[in-house]
Amino acid sequence: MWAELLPVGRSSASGGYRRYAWTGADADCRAWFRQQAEARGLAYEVDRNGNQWAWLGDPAEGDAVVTGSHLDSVPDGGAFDGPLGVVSAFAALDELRGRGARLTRPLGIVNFGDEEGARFGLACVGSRLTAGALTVEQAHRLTDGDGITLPQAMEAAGYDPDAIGPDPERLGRIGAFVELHVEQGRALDLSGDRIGIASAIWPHGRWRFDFRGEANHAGTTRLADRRDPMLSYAETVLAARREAELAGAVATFGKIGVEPNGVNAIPSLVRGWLDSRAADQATLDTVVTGIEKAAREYAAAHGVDLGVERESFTPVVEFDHALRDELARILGTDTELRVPVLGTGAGHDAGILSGRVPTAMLFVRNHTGVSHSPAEYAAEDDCVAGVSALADVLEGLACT
Ligand code: HGY
Ligand code: MN
Ligand code: MN
Repeated sequence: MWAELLPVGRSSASGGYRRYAWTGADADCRAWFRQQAEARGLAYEVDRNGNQWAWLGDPAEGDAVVTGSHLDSVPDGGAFDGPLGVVSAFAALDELRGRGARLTRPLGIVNFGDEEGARFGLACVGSRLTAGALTVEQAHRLTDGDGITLPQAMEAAGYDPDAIGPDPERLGRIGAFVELHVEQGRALDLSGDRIGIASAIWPHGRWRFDFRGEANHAGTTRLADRRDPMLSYAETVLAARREAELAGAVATFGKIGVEPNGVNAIPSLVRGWLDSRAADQATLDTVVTGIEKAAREYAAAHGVDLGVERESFTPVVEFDHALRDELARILGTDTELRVPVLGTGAGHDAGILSGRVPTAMLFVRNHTGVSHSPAEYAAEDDCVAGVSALADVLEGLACT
């Protein structure tokens, strides 16, 4: 499976993946998923929000066990964030069949669309729509960097944007969702374990800061006469670092747009996107409020106007305790495996679904912890341990 998937959407310049929602690379990933489903004789379907599903057994019976993840990527992402969960899902199903396990519940594999939000700026669009955590009106207003709206992009990819919306009936058929994911930190490397179980996802969000000043000539405008938004933006980046350090949180300006974006012009607009996350809501509020306050002071000092807009927010997610304990019990019977329970600062579709569906996550060790980068890596024997842990979990939950 990896051999087929690895070239899809890979940039030869960076070695990273550029699999953005509703692009050609995304279509190739989706074709791969469909082919994997059909090659295994699974019933294949695409839901109203463009998420792909493959079924063994009839989901209409209800109380289904579902596993899977996403295939899209951040700009120049790694090979594992997302695809490891989908590849492992198909591999675990193969293993279950090899074991001769007999299903007592329908078993589904899912590929959620647009998890990373790389193109339209909002993460987990497929699962948010399905869970009703994003309205159709909000989704229809999403626009990419080239001014193409989500409906236009969906239509160009052959999907019906007017069909999107909440899917409570589909979610109501799911009794448990288990997402396997490469770890995006070093907790397992440090503890010396191959596999972990998720406890919680930190609350996190994205904020857009628009610093508006005045375009002018870089050579002839006296420093004292400038209204340069780049200065207040730069100071705000430093403030974000400071606030995050003080609070034990994280804050990142990882994306920026500059207008007119000329070497010899003072910018008229600097637009920076803040991603911030913390272990609890109060801490996150303190950090973001502190950054915004600093930004307003810097903007005022430079005669710059500031607009701040929260583009997305995901509250803290505590994964279902009963399901988490059940996973620990199933995996705990393997005396070779110690399975620590860990929290994460990374967002996932599993986090969006939790609250509506009992949800759990398995993490696979990533020795360097690097993610959202071409250097992201998980060793083959750890990935194999992940498949076998997932197969054990699916067998424990859905088989006799
Ligand atoms: O950004 C995130 O946390 C995730 O990988 N979508
Ligand atoms: Mn990611
Ligand atoms: Mn992911």
